[in-house]
Amino acid sequence: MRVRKLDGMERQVALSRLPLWQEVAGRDAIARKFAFADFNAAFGFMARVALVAEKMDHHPEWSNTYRTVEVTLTTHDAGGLTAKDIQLAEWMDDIAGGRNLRG
Ligand code: H2B
Repeated sequence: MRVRKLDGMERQVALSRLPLWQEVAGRDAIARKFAFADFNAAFGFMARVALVAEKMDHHPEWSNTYRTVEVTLTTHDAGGLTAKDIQLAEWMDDIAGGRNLRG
């Protein structure tokens, strides 16, 4: 099933629930940087997220440097932000835990 891009109001409501995510300049995407105690915790986070992403068939653009993970979410098939990106962002926030506040 093809997902459609969020309209203006849906997008506004969704982003208000994701205060730690930022809109990416110049593209219809959101981004967040996560910072962990060490590489082991960062990679553990990525492993857990990978299982969710695969199950959702929705995959992040991301990179890892030592104990940080930088993530960009967008739906390539739709050419922009969709409910799937919001859902994956919420999963990532949950998996990272409440102590990971700013990255
Ligand atoms: N991930 C993301 N972020 N956007 C997509 O459009 C997308 C994806 N499409 N993962 C999926 C895979 C699609 O290519 C497969 C064929 O379902």
